[in-house]
Amino acid sequence: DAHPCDLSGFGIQKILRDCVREKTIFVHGKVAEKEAVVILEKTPFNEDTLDELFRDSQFTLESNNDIYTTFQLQPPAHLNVIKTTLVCPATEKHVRKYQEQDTVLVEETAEDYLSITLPFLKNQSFSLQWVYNILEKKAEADRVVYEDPDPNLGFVLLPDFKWDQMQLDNLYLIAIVHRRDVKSLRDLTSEHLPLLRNIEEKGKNAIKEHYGIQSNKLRVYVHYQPSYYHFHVHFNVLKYDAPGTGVEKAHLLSNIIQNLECDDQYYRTRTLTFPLRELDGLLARFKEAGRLYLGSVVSQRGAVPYSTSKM
Ligand code: M7G
Repeated sequence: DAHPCDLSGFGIQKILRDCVREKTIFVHGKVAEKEAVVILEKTPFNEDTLDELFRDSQFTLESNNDIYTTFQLQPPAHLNVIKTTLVCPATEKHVRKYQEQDTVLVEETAEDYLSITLPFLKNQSFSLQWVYNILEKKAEADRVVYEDPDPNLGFVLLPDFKWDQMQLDNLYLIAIVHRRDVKSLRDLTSEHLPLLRNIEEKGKNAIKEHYGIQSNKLRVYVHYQPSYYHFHVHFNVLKYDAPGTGVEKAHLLSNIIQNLECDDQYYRTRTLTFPLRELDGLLARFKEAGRLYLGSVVSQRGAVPYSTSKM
C-alpha cells in the first residue's frame, strides 16, 4: 500500500529522546493510523552558503553589552532545513531503538554467540528489506556513488540515511556487500579478506574521486552488534563524531583485516564486548542465560595471565 509520506497530520504520542547537543529529537506518534517514529535533526552549517546567510537573513537584536551583542537570525527558508526521517510503520523494536535508555556492556564469548545471540537475531532482528532494495536497485538507486557488482567481492556504496548530503563536514556513506551470507563481524574469517580489502580500497578511492576527500581523513569501521545483520561498512569523515563511533561499538576495518591476517578464526573465537541498551531484547536473553557480568570477568574470557619475567 501507499507509503504515508505526509507528515502534516503526524500525531505526537511520546518524545523518545531529545538530544540537546546533537540538536536531534526522536518522536513516537502516528501517521494515518500507523505507528511511526520521526527523527528531526538540525543540520550543520554549509560554508558555501554562509555569505548568503548573512546577506539574506533577518536579524533581530537580542542584547548588547559593551563589545558583546547577541541576535536572533531568521534565515531564508532554503537555508533553514530540518532533516527529517520517518519510520512507518514502525515496529515496537524501532520505538525501543530510539528510546532514551541506559546502556550496559556485554561480554559475548564465542559460545554465547552461538547459544544466545545467533538464535535471537535469527528471528528477532530488524528486517533487511531496505538492504535488499538497495542491492536490487529497487530503492535509492539514484544515490549510489559506486558499485562493484562482483557477487563475491562486490558492494554498493551510497550515502547513509543519516547524512543529508548538504555539506561534506558530516559525510557518511555505507558500503553494503552483495553477498548475503555474512551477518556481522562474528562471521568473518580469512576467507573474507579479499572482500574486506576490496571494500577498503575501492570505497576509499570512490570517495576520493567523488568528494575529493583523502583516505586518511576517513573513519572506516564496522559495528558490533549492528542493527542490521547483513554485512556493511561505515565510512565517515574523521572530524565528524558520528553516533556509534565509540571504542565499545566501532571496529576499524584496517584492524579487522590485520586481526584476520594473524588469526583466521579471530572473530569466531574471541570474546567480543559491546554495548546493549537496557530495553534491547538481546540483553534480556543474556540476563536469562545468567551471562551478565557485574564483577570480575577475566576468568570468563579464558585469558592467560602473562608473566612479567617473559617480557
Ligand atoms: P548498523 O551498524 O547496522 O546500525 O548500521 P546502527 O543504525 O545501529 O548504526 C546501519 C546503517 O545503515 C546506519 O548507519 C543507518 O543510518 C543506515 N541505514 C539504515 N536504514 C534503514 C537505511 C536506509 O534505508 N537507507 C540508507 N541509505 N541507510 C540506512
